[in-house]
Amino acid sequence: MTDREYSLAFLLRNDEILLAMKKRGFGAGKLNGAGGKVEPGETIEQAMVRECQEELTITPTTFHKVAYHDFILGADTDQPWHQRAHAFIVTEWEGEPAETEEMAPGWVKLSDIPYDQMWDDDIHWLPLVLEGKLLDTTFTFNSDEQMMTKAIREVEKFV
Ligand code: 8DG
Repeated sequence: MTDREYSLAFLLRNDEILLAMKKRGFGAGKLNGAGGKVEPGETIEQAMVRECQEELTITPTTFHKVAYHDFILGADTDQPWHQRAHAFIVTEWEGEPAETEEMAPGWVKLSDIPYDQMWDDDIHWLPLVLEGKLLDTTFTFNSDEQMMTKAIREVEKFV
């Protein structure tokens, strides 16, 4: 099973969250935060900042890590793979979020998050994170990107 590390960032302002339609690649058609693969030599935080620059044209300046996700994809096949995603909440940034080749962002009320347009797991962890919890999770998915199992643990802090 191959392992890959990813960043994932959600911008928050007042009572709104920035969700972006992924226009291409893995998860295309879903609403999500910005993020992608951590490149060799980068820290997770550097990757998160770079992905926000590339996908949203903004530079995060204040952020904190809120979740560590272990996604096991293709769990119903003989070649499942891991994607480990480090999720951040970004509260201050430079620039204005704008559409790019990869993402079409828009502000959504926190009370109105369209979980039916997002990854299946998000409804299980994003509300907890928005309440201020820090999480360590494991989700398995089948090859149709449907969630099969979930495990969510609250942690005191990330080391
Ligand atoms: P590339 O097109 O350059 O090859 O890819 P990339 O931009 O480096 O990476 P990507 O494939 O777009 O990264 C996938 C993103 O999706 C990454 O931010 C992690 C995130 N992601 C998953 N699974 C899930 C999930 O179940 N829920 C949420 N909210 N995000 C997820 O990989």
